[in-house]
Amino acid sequence: MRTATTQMRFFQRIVKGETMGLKIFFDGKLVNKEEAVVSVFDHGLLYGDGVFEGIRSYGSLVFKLSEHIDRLFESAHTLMLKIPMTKVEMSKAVIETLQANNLSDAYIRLVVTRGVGDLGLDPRKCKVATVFIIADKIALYPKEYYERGLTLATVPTVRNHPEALNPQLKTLNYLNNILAKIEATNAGVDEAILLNTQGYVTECTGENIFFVKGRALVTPPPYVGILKGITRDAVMKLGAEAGLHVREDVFTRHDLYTADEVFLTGTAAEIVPIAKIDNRVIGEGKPGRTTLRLMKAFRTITTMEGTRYDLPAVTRSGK
Ligand code: PXG
Repeated sequence: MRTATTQMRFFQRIVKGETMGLKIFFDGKLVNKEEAVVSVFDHGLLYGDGVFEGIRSYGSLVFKLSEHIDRLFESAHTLMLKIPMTKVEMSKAVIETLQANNLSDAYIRLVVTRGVGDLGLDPRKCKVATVFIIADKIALYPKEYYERGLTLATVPTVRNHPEALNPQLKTLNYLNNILAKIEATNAGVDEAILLNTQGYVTECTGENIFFVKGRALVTPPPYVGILKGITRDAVMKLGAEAGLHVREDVFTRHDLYTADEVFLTGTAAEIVPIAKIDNRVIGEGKPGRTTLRLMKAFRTITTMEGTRYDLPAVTRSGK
């Protein structure tokens, strides 16, 4: 009886992945997750001074790896944060982390902080940036989200003004987005829409937004204050290939309320349909034809495109 219970617990832990110690790439080498610890003097923690990326791999293919690495280095460049690795070394480190954890389908979090300094905010006191990469199993959004569509609400928190903290920089300072997420939760909806100071639609807390009206596929331009999403870019291309008139344009909540379809894009969420915004039903209140078509096309490119890597435990026949 006891043995059976112990065995069951053991299997439950295997299922949860707890028995396999996660390996983290931390300052140049792979270490056990218990050893991957950051100093309380790290300015990433004290000031949110750092940059990050969220990347995905599908069937041993890293999707848009060079685009993510380029965006990371661009964000760091504007912050005058020197990454102590080249882009090639960073890409290799991502692959090594996936291999060390034997992950074919993964979510990868790449973080570079300003590093250890003193208690003042002066970044010159931080001599070396801290770099770490976590590769873990992807926690997928519930299937119902994609079948019923999400509910959204516009929230009081305004998206960061580009001249204050440009949303094009993917920094560790996400409080603008976190406040918006709290407001969405308080309003009883799944996700927030942030407007800019002029009242134009920008994006959600971790996803870009699109609407479909007739044959037009519209998404806000970067200057309204958005992160230039890598999924956004891929979906704009897929839309054009599908014969849609794709354009970047400023628009208001009214344009969303009266759209045929609305969907969000992001690395984790991929393409997620929207059913309701501020209590207005969008289109038919369920995932629309164009959204479903783009979701299918997106799924296809994730299985075909990307940086391939081998896994130690997998047979090499697919090489
Ligand atoms: N806008 C913002 C503000 C983001 O943080 C996107 C758009 C989509 O970009 P990509 O390149 O992934 O298509 C992001 C994505 C999450 C989460 O939990 C998402 C992001 C960062 C942190 C968490 O969904 N970034």
